[in-house]
Amino acid sequence: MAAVPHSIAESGRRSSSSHRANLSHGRGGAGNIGTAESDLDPISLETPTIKSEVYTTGRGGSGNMTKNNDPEAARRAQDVVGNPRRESTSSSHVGRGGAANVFKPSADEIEAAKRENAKWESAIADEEPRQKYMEQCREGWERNINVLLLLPLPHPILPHPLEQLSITESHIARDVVLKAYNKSVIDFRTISLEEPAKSILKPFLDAENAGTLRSNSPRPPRLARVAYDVASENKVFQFFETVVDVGAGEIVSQELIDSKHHAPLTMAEFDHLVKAVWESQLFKDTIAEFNIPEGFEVVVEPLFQGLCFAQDTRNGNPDSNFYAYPLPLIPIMDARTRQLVRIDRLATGGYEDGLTKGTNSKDIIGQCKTSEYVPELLENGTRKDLKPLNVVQPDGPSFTITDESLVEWQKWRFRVGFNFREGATVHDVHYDGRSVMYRLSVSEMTVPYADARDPFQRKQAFDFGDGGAAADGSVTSSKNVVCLHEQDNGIAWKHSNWRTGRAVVTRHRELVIQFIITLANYEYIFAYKFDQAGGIIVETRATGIVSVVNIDAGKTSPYGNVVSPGALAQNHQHVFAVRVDPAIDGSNNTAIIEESHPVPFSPERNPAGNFYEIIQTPIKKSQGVDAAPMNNRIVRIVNPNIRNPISGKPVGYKFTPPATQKLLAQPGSIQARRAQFAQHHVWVTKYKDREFFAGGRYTLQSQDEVDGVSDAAKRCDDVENTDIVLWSCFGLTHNPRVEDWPVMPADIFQLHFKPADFFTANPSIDVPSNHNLASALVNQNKTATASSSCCRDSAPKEKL
Ligand SMILES: [Cu+2]
Repeated sequence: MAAVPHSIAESGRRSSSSHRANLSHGRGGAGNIGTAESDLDPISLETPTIKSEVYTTGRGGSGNMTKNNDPEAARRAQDVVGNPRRESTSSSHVGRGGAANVFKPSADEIEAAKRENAKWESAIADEEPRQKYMEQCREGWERNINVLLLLPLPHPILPHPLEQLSITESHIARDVVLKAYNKSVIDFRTISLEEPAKSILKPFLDAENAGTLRSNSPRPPRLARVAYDVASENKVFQFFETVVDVGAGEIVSQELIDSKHHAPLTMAEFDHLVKAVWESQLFKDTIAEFNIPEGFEVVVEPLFQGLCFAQDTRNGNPDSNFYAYPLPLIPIMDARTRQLVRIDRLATGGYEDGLTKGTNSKDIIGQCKTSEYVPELLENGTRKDLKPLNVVQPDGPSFTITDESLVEWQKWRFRVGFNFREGATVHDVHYDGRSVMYRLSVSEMTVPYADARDPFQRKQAFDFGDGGAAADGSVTSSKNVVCLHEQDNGIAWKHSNWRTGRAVVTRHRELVIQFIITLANYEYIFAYKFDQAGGIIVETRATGIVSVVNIDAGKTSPYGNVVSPGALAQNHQHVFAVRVDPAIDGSNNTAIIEESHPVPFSPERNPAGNFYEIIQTPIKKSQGVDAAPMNNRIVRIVNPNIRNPISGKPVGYKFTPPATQKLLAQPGSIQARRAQFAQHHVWVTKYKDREFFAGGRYTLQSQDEVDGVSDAAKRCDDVENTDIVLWSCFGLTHNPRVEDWPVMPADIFQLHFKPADFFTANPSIDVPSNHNLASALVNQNKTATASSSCCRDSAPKEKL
């Protein structure tokens, strides 16, 4: 990470009792607040030369260290003044958008970038760590339970190809890249597991599932995708992605990313804006225009737009909700120089003001009101009438985890992966030994805002592509990023025999794989839920704090709803894209659109008028399709080569495309161009390696969706009885309610995949209907309310 001027580094944890408006730096919050006066000292802004023998070239971690042979060069490498962006012959965008963030590289810079690119050649890194790693793999064969051993020669058994990269493997990948660049300065962004090509991985998984793996079976290579920036001596800055074979210690592919794309943000880049704001006289002068009351401090929140707020520090609680006091400012930073270039002013008017700006009073937060959510700051405290509700599993959970990735639960068996872009992913899903899906993931989500006033046309997050599950460039181990648990979801199935009175009933138990993404004000909770009847649910929950902007006292707006005095929550949409790579009893599948239609009266077909017909239309070419609830449109994913012995129809799974509103932004608008995936509810494409991202690989400050699902569909591939991918796009048009404030109750959405003629009967018919001995009727031993219990005496013989 670039060096931080000493004075700022020292003030990093300073809190202030100053009567003036203060500024936030670091990641925001009261702990990062301080006065700014000392930071303008020219000496403190000069980066000192590095005195140590080694220095870091990346974002920390011992692996990013290089020898300090030339302190001046080291300082240049570390300097906060950024590097020109990558090779480009046209204008390039840097920073967080806006005309001020466009620059055109010189001819020299372009030539230098090309030379730098040509310099790359495959390299073998230092052998010692890799040899040690391979030795560990050799030892690993003894405890690898998925392999039938053939003695006497156990050769190195690499970790399972879907198991997360270990820190050792990440370091090997990093070293290979460092070695390839010799003396260049490299800023690592991410190192993540590269899933092997399907043509390699699938035969391995098939053998694993068939129990035919041997110790000498070929194992797919362990691959790491390394994303990094290279700053060459003349400060041309290039963004690369390289795939490294960790076991071989070799680079297997190398890609210079086109300069029109931007890498996802890292946490360090968030800090650049906050620091630039902190150092800016322009920002101080602008803030000084407002009468910010004593005890309030300014917070800058860097995301896709750098929003500013004021925090009431008088209660001394760092979790006091600063979103209640929005300021009408968005600072714009040049990402190359990391300096503020301007501050956009935001309109604060209502219906009567149209697009006009500048209607606000100097007392900018006078009309706002404290809105706390942390329990200790609630005016009336928390409610007192809740009694404990304990969920216990005295014998432990019913699932097992092997290799840190293989999950087995009931008749389900699958792998769980995790990457910085998509969060948790699910692979190689089998039920009772039968293949259901090859891969399931949450691919993208966009959140466009509908405020017509400049610059909100650019307020549009891509919550996976822009930042995803948080990358910060250093290699660390994060615990508990995916949560697995079983939960009870009421009754699964039940029947009472009216003649005998006997009821047979089973509980609906689900296995939940959950992960959470927090993006500044918002949080998203995602879950894959597996049930005992062969069903899979992908669930999204939107919660957190709605994005608000300042609104003048007493006004209302067409662009949102006033959720707290002075705080306008802008209307917006959340459009999710779930990627489904099905494998219904094998890879060759077909998507069929099935609708139920009324049939006109006719003596031959519908004499009494009660008949309706099912119309099935197989999708033959890759394309986008929409939901049609009036026709009960569903999508069947079938294997046309295998028939269900009962129905005689192809085995399959089905889902109903949720009939949610598609993107509302005008076709041709920047929001619509960037999110082509949101133009249809369902896309069917032909499988292609690495085609994971509905909104394209690079969404940050994109102008168009590039290589997303829309482009994939345009290939017009044959998609019948072949390896296909389905993309389900759905979401919510979120016109905020007052009840969404200060933290919105989770808005829950579920996408259901159900077996449809896949099994020969209800697969959960064998779930036991045991009486839970730990359950007790309310007040069972008391007379007061027991008599009024709905369960009293009327409980079925086989109780829940
Ligand atoms: Cu929302």
